Amino acid sequence: MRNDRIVYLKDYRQTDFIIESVDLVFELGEELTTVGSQIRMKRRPGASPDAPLEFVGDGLQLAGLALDGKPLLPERYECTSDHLTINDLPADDAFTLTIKTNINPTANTQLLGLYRTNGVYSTQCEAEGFRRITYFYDRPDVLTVYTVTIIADKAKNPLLLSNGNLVEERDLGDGRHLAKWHDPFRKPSYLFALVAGDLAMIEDRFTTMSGRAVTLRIYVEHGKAERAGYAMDALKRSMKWDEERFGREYDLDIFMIVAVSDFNMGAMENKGLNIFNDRLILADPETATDDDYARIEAVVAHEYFHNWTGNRITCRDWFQLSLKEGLTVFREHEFSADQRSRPVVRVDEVKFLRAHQFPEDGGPLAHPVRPTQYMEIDNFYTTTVYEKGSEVSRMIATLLGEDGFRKGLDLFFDRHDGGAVTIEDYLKCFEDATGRDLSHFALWYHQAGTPVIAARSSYDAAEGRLELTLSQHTPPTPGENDKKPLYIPLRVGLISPNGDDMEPSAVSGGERTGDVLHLTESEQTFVFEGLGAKPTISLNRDFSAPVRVRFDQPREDRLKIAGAESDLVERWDAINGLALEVLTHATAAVRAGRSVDTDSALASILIETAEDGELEPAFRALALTLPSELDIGREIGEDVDPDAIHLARKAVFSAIANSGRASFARLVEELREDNGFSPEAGSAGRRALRNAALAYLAEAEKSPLPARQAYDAATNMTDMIAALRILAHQFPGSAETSAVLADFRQRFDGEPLVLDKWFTAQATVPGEATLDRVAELMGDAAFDEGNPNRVRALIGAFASSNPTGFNRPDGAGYRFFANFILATDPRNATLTARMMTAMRSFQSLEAGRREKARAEIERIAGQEDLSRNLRDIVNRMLK
Ligand code: 0A1
Ligand code: ZN
Repeated sequence: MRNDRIVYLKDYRQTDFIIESVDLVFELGEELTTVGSQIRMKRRPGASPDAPLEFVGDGLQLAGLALDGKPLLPERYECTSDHLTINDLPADDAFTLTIKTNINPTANTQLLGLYRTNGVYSTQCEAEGFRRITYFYDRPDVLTVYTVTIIADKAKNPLLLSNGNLVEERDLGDGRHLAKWHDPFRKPSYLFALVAGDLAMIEDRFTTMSGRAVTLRIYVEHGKAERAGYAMDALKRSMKWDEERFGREYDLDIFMIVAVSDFNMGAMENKGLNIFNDRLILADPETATDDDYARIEAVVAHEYFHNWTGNRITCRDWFQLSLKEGLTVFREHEFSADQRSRPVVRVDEVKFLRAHQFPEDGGPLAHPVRPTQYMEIDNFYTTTVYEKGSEVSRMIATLLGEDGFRKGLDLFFDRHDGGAVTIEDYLKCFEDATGRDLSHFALWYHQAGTPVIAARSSYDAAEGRLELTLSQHTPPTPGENDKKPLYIPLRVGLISPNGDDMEPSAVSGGERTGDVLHLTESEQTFVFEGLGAKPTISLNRDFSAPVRVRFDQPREDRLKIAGAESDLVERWDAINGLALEVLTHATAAVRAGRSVDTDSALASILIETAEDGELEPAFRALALTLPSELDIGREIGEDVDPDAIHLARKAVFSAIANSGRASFARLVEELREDNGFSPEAGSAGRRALRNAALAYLAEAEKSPLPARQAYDAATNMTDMIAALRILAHQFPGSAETSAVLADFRQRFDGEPLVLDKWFTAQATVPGEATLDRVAELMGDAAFDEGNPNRVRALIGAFASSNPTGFNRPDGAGYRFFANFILATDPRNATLTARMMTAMRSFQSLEAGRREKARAEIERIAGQEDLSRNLRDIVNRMLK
């Protein structure tokens, strides 16, 4: 049955009934689980006395229904698999409704609701998964107290977990046992969780700032317990940091994390019982890379931070998703910046935003941070809601200052604790706490698209006066043609000829606080007085606003910023901008059949930066790494030819490798790590720099041997996979490459998370031949099409990160991908819809590829029985 219903923000209204508490009893069976739900409720004061009760379900089978203990007569209710409507309920009195449903966790391949894989029962209820367990008000503004009883076979499921505190544990004498959990905090259904199975556990303790002892437990597959130590450490650091930075303390006696191997997303913040994709918990030096460690730290923190931003205060409706997600990402980013190197963390955020959010905002799936309509909410867990939402909170902090931001957030926690609120409620707290009017600023939540800021400047030497004219323009997005000017805080540095920051005697033309210019109109000229010399202008320091900047700056100024700017984010951006310019020119040359003019200034800057011992290695590695083929394609923006980009990048890479050969050899030698592995950011930075240099060295030597030796000498996964990737990508088909790929496969047999790296390294080898290899790898014993991590590592990586392989001119990549999507959609629609977004920028390809891509998307859209998730995505892509 097709259900293309659209949900609109303007249709929001409260429920007619209030739920006081719910008691759930799960009798777990692999193919038949019964769920008993006793709901104490009453009509909301003011609601119509004859309004029926309307609960939702999804694929449910009703097995019993009673009101105050008496079975309900069929004429009192209507029930389908996705709806339960009950009439003639009491007008004023409280009542208890008892609902029984039967569900099959083993058949649940969607991994939403209650599912059982690898012998473990677990749940995923956000956003609308609870309705796959029982009929309920499955919406975030219905908060209630849950008591959960779990009954299951004791031998197979020694572990029975749910939210809150354990209040009872009992053997039932028939091979089954029972556990009862009570969560004292009112919560919406999307935060409900249950886990049952047989898992290993590590335990630790944390004492909160008010002196309460909290038990911390992480559950993982047997044999993997030693790999949970880093996640535990990250959890304790997160708990401490949230107390120190935001005054937020944990509120239950126990905090549990469970790692599961089949999970659609990264992780989930269920109250007191976070459930994680195991790839974001398990780490040791032999199996996890430095990037894995950093992600684990960030996601453990993110889910923990949700306890206040999301759980204690939740969203009124799903349009407000960024209220919890944007804010929590911002908190996570700040945590990472405090734990690691702030500028390096910030550069990674900028790279991520540009690689994922900007294209979303500039393509057919663009939507505001707070959308006003959706067909399928699962498709709105996007980089716009998350990362752009975080940038919006960051801009509030920039406008109000750290103190003002903290005051506003404190008020938010005070005022709304226990509530389900809106983005307007959030903004109002900052206004009330600081007296600042944020009404214009609020447009960031409501208007989609990435603003483009154009800058021009003129300097009057006689007067010592600089005029900086900034104009802003946001390109149209689907359904939104007329864009209004936004309130944009821009950090602007004026750098003197000797490299210091200059402070003007006066600034006019708009508000300026500290180094932040408040750009509020479509065009504004800021005038800086009293400058002793002509400054070099550094725009958008620290990436203070998520905008594109077009500034036709003299090349010498750009080189100066690239070589000496004190704001490292801007410095990296200038280096990156120079590289992009060289690479786009090189691409144009390849397409025109001209030889590539490799720019020696770029090579010098990269090599000097890489060798600059004053700078931290992680930053030097970032500077040394050329923009990816995808980055170059996005920069070009239209009529993109992936093959030309590939050839151009290769030529530029090779030229840099040749001119820096001696430096790269030295770096590879000097940065050898002899004193054991530490996952700490400083060590990780040295590995990153060494591996970046190694890629150039291998290129300069035109030999797979340096990488082969590095692979053999590697004592950790970061170095091992870096060497393997150099071999697979730069020396495809060489004997060394085949040997290393075979060795890795065999060495990590039985380690699916490690083999994901092996799948991805091969799926992203540039060139036409990779498609056949991907198809072949689907037959590898380690590939499991039911496991989202495997699917993303192989098929997802091929579609999203292999521009030449996926965009083969003959369209075979698209055909293969579309076939896979169609075959997998019935099994797991969240997964297929998310993977499909890999094609969202198809319109920017050159005409031949574009039409072949469109034909495949149209073929998908033409199928009758698509999931609602996938239909939503392909329909919007084709509009
Ligand atoms: N709230 C989680 C993200 C999440 C969303 C949906 C899921 O299942 C479909 C799972 C997780 C977070 O922000 O981490
Ligand atoms: Zn989140």
